[in-house]
Amino acid sequence: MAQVDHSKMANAIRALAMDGVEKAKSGHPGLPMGAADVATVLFTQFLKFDAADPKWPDRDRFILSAGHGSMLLYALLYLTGNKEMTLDQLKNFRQLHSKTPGHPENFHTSGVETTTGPLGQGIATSVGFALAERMLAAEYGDVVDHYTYVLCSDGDLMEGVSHEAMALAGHLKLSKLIFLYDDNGISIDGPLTLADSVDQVARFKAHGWNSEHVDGHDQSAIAASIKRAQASDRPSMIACKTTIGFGAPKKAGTSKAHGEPLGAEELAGAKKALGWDYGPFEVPDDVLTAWRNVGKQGASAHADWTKRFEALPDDKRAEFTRRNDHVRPAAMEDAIRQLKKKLVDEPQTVATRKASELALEALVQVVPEMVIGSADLTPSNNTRTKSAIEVKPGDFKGRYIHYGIREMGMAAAMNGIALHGGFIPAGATFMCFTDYARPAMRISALAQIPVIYIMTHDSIGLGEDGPTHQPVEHLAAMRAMPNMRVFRPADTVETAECWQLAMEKTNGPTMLALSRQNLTPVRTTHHDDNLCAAGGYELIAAKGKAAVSIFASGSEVEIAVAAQKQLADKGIATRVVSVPSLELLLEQPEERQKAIIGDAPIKIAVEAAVRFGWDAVIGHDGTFIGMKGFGSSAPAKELYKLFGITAEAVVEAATSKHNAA
Ligand SMILES: Cc1ncc(C[n+]2csc(CCOP(=O)(O)OP(=O)(O)O)c2C)c(N)n1
Ligand SMILES: [Mg+2]
Repeated sequence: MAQVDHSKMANAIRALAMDGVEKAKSGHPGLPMGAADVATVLFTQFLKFDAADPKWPDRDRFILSAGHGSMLLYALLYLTGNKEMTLDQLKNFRQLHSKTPGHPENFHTSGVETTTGPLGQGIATSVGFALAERMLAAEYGDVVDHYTYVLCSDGDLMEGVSHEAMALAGHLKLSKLIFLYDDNGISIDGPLTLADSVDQVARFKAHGWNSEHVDGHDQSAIAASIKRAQASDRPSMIACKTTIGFGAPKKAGTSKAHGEPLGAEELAGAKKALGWDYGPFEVPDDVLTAWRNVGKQGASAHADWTKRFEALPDDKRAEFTRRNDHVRPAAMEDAIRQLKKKLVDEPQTVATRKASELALEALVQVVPEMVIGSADLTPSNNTRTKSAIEVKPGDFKGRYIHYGIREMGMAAAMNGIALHGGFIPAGATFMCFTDYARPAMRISALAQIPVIYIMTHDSIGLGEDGPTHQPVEHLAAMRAMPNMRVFRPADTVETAECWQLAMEKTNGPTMLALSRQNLTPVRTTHHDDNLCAAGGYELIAAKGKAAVSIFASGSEVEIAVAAQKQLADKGIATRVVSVPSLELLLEQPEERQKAIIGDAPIKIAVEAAVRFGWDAVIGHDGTFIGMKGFGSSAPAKELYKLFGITAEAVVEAATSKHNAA
């Protein structure tokens, strides 16, 4: 068969994007039309993939960071023959139950590597993909050897997180990371000159990247540029000068092409200008066949890879598959159980950040795929284990990452590391700075990515650093995020249990809220079972029928325990429920929840944070002892007194309610 002209192949992407957006009556035709040539070069000449197996572990990753251009990705998946991406899916773009949502969702659509849409997230996530590739290659040799390609837009590069991502990738010399920047000079409000005058090529160079300009509609020039990028010892950015809405007679090159259907007349004009003489969603046989052949091109590379993979020793192969499938090692549970026994036998009054370090020391012995790091707070977060080796520029044997002071960059990179497969990323900062990481944490939760957030300094208990560093609303905010599991353990044993639960949650992220200050052990007898697994459990039973239930999490559990003793001495039957995870408790089946919460007439919750969320346990008429506003700068003990978060306050509240009853 005669070779199909590659500009015609690019036009197939343009036409499908125009038709998809037109039929949906919403969407973004401009990017797919502008970037079609770039994508065609990448997919036909460079991208290593096998459409028959979108999960092939050694495929090149293609990340559409500018997620609004989703029709570009969906068109490519259809054209190259992804089984799930049928023509009907393109016709159902943005409709309920389709595989073609407004922005790409990895957990929903086969062939989509990560969830994008919030500008900047895709590029920052790609750094994790590229890093995971190198780290895995350091362990498994030539069965891991692929590129990470990213198509990004002006918006991606204007977002602040781009700085964090570029700086980290440039520093680490992630030479197999290649950005194709859709340099169209247009965003929603109009020409970029309205708000931006950055020299992006110079900016990338300053971050240690290889970067250059290219005509984004000159396919051979683009190919030459990608070849140079592949040969570089640094990550590469290619600024591809394109025309947004390429082909549209009136709207091309303007913001009118960005985010709305072209309209019948403009669409017809565009097809005419492109020489595309076909009806809606129609791709002529020769063009479709050419694209389908592209989807099969990688089959031989895939077969070669399978041979290399099968040549690995049995145990190594099994471990690769286990790690890739996010199956946790069998030895993990026992390691935690042993640790718990030891911690009960030899109780330690330490901060839960220190308890977390103890858990990590146990875990890294049995879970080789852990990749731990911190956003420049290693000594405060207690994340570095004794055996830790650092990841260094161009040297990826290590498993400890200094992410730098880049909270969102760290969180997004961890998303990429987990999505790539082969690793469990855990990263740390002060809990107050979840605000800086939050957009990426939300992607972890939405996109069901198993990332572990180690958030220390979890309350006014951090003391002297003051209210800028003292979280008060962050627990509630994180608990409100769907599929974000939040644990706030009370002592060393609970911390070990919460770590186990974090490791076992493979369909989403976990945040561990850990104290800076030392905490008295509250778990004094050993249980083989993980008591934290239901989110809450009765730590101390009442003598007789309980008049008072005190609920508390983390550092306030010891306050609840002290209050319980004082109340019991006064003859007021009181129980204590430890609540390491409020939202997990509220997810329990009703009967179980009722049994844990109990029916004591007086319910009191103690937590050094705002009340928001606790009413579900204590009711509107329950007593909440915690924070009503921001904290203050002083030693922790004084702050607890100042804000009235004390055993005496609990006793006082319980007694007055008891007497009034
Ligand atoms: C974090 C974030 N802020 C705002 C938006 C809304 N938004 C979508 S696309 C876009 C900018 C469009 O410009 P560009 O990225 O250059 O894309 P192009 O118009 O060239 O396709 C904006 C502001 C978003 N998706 N994410
Ligand atoms: Mg643009």
